[in-house]
Amino acid sequence: LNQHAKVIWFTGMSGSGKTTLASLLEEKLFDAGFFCQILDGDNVRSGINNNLGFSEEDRVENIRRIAEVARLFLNCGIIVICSFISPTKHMRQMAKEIIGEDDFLEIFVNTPLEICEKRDPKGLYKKARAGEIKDFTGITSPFEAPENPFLSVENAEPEIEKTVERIFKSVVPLLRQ
Ligand code: GGZ
Repeated sequence: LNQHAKVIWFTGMSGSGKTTLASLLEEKLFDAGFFCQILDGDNVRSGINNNLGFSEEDRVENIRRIAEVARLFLNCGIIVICSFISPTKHMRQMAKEIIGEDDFLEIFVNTPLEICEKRDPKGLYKKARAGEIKDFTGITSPFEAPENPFLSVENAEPEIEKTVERIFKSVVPLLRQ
């Protein structure tokens, strides 16, 4: 593989646009000849982490395993795009330590809670407000914004193509060797 592997780690609340950005970025990187693996709730929480819920403890374990898996891919030269709320500094710090500081590119999808809640694509915020889901990030469970992310994108949706382009341009120089 003619690439410098990195872990591109998206953090942000439910409905912030992480998954959409991750898959558009993956497409763009693939078209540019890079080889990537996406890790997100769909392929991790349904499989390897299907015994974990959303307590603080389970989230820590979720992120720990994800970071370990990301490191395995990284070690064989594959770019990993991770898309997880990873709500606390402690969780992201742990992921960074497992993966290695130099290979961990944190991207904060900084979509305000009001917008995430308005979008509510799966109706989860509504359920959380109604008390049907406990420990819901932004409502009854904390989200700590990163202080020094590699990149911060404000609200993904309105100009998603431009946002993806910006992320692409920032990461590509680091992936070429
Ligand atoms: C937050 C929850 C919860 C609770 C279910 N809190 O928008 P989604 O649906 O598709 O993405 C969210 C996903 C979050 O899983 P992560 O593995 O990224 O979380 S963490 O990094 O904090 O471990 C949401 C859904 O799961 N979901 N219950 N209580 N999000």
